[in-house]
Amino acid sequence: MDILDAKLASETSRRRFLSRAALGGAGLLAAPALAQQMVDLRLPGGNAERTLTSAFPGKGNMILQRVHPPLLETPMEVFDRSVFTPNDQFFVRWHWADIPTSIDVETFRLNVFGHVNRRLSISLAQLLKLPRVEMAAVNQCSGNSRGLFQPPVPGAQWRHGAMGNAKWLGVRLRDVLDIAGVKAGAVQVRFNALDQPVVAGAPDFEKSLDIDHARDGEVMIAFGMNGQQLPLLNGFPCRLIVPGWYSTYWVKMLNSIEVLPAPDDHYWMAKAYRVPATPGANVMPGQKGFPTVPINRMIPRSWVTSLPEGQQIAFEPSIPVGGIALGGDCGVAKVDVSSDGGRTWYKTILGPDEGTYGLRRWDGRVPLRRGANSIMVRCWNTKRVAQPMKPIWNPGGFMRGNIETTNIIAV
Ligand SMILES: Nc1nc2c(c(=O)[nH]1)N[C@H]1C(S)=C(S)[C@@H](COP(=O)(O)O)O[C@H]1N2
Ligand SMILES: [Mo]
Repeated sequence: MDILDAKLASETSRRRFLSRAALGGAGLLAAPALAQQMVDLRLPGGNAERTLTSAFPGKGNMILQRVHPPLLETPMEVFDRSVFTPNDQFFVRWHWADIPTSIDVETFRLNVFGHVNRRLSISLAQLLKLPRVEMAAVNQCSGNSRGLFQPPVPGAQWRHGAMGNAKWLGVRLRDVLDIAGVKAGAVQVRFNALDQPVVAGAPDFEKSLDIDHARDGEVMIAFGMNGQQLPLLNGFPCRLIVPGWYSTYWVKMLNSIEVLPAPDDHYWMAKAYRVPATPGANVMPGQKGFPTVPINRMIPRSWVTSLPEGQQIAFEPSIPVGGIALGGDCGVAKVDVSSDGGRTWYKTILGPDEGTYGLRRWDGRVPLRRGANSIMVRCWNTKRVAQPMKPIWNPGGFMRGNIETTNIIAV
């Protein structure tokens, strides 16, 4: 039953494995030894050829966006196999390259301090003893699909694979905060981790949530992912899960929880990961001087996964088509699909509901024409928000959510 307790006992071997990977140079610090294959990422603006690599510790085949610090994208076909993204193909994103390559599970402590009655220094053994919760939730980078922004914007040129869905096992952040005893007048909670900037004076990666959000009973400290411990690159030994919110808040290798009596004015809240305070975070390309807010709740999205972009298929009067959908900050209500560029829409059947914040499978059938067919898919969430036709633009390349098109050719 308690896989994680058992796993913890065998941590010594894990530690050795990780340090060997680091020493061997095949992992975090050196260029991946083998570029097995190239993959065409089909981004506008060209230069979309990427290396597929499996040279990172705990990771299978991934699209290599950057080595140092690692940025690894999940190949789209992974999402066609299951709504749960396997740990070894779950995307990876870090801001700074000074990432511990091993964690001592005996001495690791999660510190809770600041505007609390009691400072805590929680060991992993203690954390594992708190009441547990498990929840499916999509971890999606704020800049997922940024590579499709037109005109292009700087930043990691992700296609759609800077996201993943897992069953997260852990404890409620609220329970931990209650043990510390939050003092009256608390405003936000700031989360910091074991990774460090490599450049002196650069801002350490840390993020904050409003106190009521932190205490909503849904935000979790997770140590389990799809029934296993977290891969090191996804935040071993524990990370924050903020269901329905973009993953910039999902702090990995979490070791510091600070309750603040005033809003966090540090770099990563005050300056970075901010979006225009406009409907849909949309501004005119090149527009400047607009008010911004910290990026927050996700919006509905959906993708075709049964057919890759550009696929040639044998003509048939109609074909099955399927994929995945995400409600955003609530569940998926319905998904429609079109094969004529959005003029005619067909209903799809939704797969099992694995949890409000998780991915949902959809399957349908569309007519085909000979030649080019634009397959489009549109999700409505349970708050009745539907994906818009028109892409948004903002300088950060954040919050893409428009209806996506998969072009196929029937011959
Ligand atoms: N400690 C730490 N946590 C972090 C980050 C980071 O740089 N350091 N990046 C955040 C961002 S922007 C993303 S997209 C997610 C990526 O999570 P993953 O690597 O598990 O997919 O981690 C978040 N948590
Ligand atoms: Mo991100």
